[in-house]
Amino acid sequence: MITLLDYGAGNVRSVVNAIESLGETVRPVNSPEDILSAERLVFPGVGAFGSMMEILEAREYVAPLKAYLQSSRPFLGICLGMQALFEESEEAPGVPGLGLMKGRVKRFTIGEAVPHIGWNGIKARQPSPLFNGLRGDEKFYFVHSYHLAPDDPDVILTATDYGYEFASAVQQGNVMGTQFHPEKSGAHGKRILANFLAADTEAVTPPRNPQTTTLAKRIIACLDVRANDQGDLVVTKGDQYDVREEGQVRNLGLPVELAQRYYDEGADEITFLNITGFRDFPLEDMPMLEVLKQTSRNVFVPLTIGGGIRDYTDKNGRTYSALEVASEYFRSGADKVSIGSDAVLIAEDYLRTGQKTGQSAIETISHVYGSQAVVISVDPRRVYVADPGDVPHRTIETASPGPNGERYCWYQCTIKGGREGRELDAVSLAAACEALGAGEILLNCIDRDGTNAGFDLELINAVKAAVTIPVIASSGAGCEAHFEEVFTRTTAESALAAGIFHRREIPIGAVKNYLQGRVEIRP
Ligand code: 1PR
Repeated sequence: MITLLDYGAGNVRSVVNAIESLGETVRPVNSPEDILSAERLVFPGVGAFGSMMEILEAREYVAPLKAYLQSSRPFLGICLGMQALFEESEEAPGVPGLGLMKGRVKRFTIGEAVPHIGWNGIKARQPSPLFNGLRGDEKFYFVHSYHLAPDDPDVILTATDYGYEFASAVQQGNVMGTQFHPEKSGAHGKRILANFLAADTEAVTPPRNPQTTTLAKRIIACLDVRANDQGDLVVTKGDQYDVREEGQVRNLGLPVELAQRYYDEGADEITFLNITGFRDFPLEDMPMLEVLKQTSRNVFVPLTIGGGIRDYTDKNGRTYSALEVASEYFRSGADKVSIGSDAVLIAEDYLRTGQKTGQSAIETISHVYGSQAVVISVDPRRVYVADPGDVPHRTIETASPGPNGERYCWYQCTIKGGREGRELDAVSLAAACEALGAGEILLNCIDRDGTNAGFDLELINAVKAAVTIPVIASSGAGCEAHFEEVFTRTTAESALAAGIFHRREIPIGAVKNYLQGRVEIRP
């Protein structure tokens, strides 16, 4: 029996699912006594250090946790659950951690994008039961802006490089913690969990130990989901956002089945976009929540969900906040939420007033769940101009001139799935959303969507130059070489595709085989 400490701030469902898939039963902590009586405790943490410690204090969990940690019974902290073992964090100055290990948690100070999101390697620093069955050169899924700086090097279990070397796992007796998410790291992550669950596993040193580790470029499969005219939830795919063919919504398969296929084929992440979320309210759209619940039972890579994340008042006058909508998605198995239309309206307000209200969907969700959980999905369309002075927007000089030979263009933000253009450019939107607390940009491009003509490199470079958070390049992938192109001619951290995967034109494995040796990937 595994006891799981859930303080309600994120996706513990995936940890439960991963443990249950290994044949174990999970008992959630409901009272301080449950911690004291645990035989094996798993503490997955997501969100922010300050709010985590506040909740642990309010529930009177801090003293029993400290007692448990002193008892030499097995403990596995994941991400923030590991950071909690230390004395304090720069994320919440003055808020004490559990203090079992000396040292603090620091924000990354590097030239690379922060958060550190994606699959990176580990360098073993001591033998551990967690390493049984691993070669040592596997990659695991990280998502964090803060990292450990332990005073005592002897507690470091693994180190990882991102800008510089940081401690990515710790071990002191039976107390272990990983910065990466084993529950989101596919088969190798499940192996680590299985090793923790098994009693009396021998401590081993993995046979391989990389000198350096490198963050992989991620390949993301995207499933645009909506109800078809018969009312069934299907994966669809548009050409420049038009998903109808001969009047019917294109049906490319069932969401749960396709997600499973992409996981099996090696997708590094899966994104679901509820493309009619701008008009349907997701909390009334239970099938979408069900899709997440079912998918997260068997798919152990990160899941992002977008569509309809905004404040909403239903026909009975009940108001739901965007935070409540997002929370429901997280409880159903999502790791990140993606905000589309509402992000444009939020950014417009922010740019007009210069004020952060603290009330927007971006701010409220990132405050509770951390910025890494908030993706902004951008749906821009090219608008050509003869002279940059003609418009008050950020323009670029383009190598593909417009229909009248225009040498400049700007990328107009749209809302409601491309139906309404706004007086805001995608570069300004991305920068504003980063300032408000977003952790990643999903950069679509209506002109390229479904065309197989390759990613819009000019758009990606323009947005990358304006933000420090990771960017997912999206729209237009038509062959393996397009992925190499986007990773070598831009600094995008990941690339997303839909049509070529759905139509089985190019499987994810073929993309990865092609990239092997050319671009760092997770094999
Ligand atoms: O505005 O917060 O409710 O979110 C709605 C979400 O649904 C947004 O993220 C928006 O991008 C998405 N969306 C709305 N309408 C459509 C549509 O296609 N009619 N799909 C749509 C967006 C674009 C990509 C696509 C890539 C790759 N889909 O995600 O998967 O372009 O395609 P490709 O590889 O086939 O070229 P809100």
